[in-house]
Amino acid sequence: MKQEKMTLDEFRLSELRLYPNATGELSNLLREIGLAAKRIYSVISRNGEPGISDSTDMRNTSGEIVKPLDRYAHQELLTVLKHSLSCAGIVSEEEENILVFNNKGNNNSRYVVMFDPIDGSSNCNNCMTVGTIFGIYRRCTEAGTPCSAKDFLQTGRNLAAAGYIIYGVSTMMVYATKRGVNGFTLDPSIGEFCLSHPAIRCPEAGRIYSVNESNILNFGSAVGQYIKSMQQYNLAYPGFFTARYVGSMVADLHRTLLEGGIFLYPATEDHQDGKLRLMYECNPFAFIFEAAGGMAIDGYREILSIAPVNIHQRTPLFIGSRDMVTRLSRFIKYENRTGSGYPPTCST
Ligand code: P6P
Repeated sequence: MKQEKMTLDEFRLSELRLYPNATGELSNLLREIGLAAKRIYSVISRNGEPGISDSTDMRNTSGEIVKPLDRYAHQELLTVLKHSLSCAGIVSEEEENILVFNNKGNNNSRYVVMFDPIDGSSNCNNCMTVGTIFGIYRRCTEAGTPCSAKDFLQTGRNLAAAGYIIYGVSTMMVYATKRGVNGFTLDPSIGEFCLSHPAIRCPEAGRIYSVNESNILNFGSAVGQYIKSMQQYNLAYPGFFTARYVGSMVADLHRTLLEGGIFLYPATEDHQDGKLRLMYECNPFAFIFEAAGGMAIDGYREILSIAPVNIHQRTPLFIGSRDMVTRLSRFIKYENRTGSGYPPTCST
């Protein structure tokens, strides 16, 4: 009889057996996030229905126009996490402030969750891939009391788990714990996420760079020189490097995680601190990539070491194959030392 693929729940149970003292709260949270993702998937997959992606007159903390889909996804995640009794509170891109689930059951929870309910929702209108991004922290305040900002303003290195759901040609949930990164593809015929990508590793070297090149004159010389060095290498070795940019972070980073490469979102004139959010976009992906052997920096520091001061703060992001990110950081260090951005012996 064909071995059925392991479902997310079965996988979590197999992991739980390795930790006899585990309470199962983290597994519960992942199951609930998976449930919300299935409901979000069912709406997105009917995206052609009138009204789902129309813009509202509201704007979120990123100043982006809020779509009903953003609010729907936010509400779905909020509801399942509150009812899970394994989450003391949340931070969402769609809410200015922390949402504390201040009741006896949730106050006894050991975790808090941060998420971007739908990243890149503007792409929905063109049937492009979008995603949900989440990070799960253990509380650092005492269980039994309401959670507070202190529970959320932790460095990414403290994450207990982080992941994303990609709504694309297929819908996948990828999450990481310190034990590694695993991917689960939704099988709509049984309504379950099934293990399809066990023990994901990010290729150490890559040949794809992913950046919005319209801003390249804005990036500062080190990043510009780094990109130019790959274009020059292509003159000698045509097609060695290539560029791919979807404009949807989850799509670009999912490809980078599986195929290797580097994704760059530097600071620009109109986003002097970078555009992407540290707490619920960059930290979760940095956690995932490091768990898969990749690397993530803001140009000077590891993303996971940044001490956050604001739940919605932004950061520049350079993330992907360890070799490519390391090479970029050599360009940046050289520029800082010499004022120009092209290190002498910088073989690709
Ligand atoms: P730009 C989508 O709006 C998003 O937040 C990310 O998903 C994506 O990587 C980035 O912005 C794209 O930004 O400036 O290139 O359009």
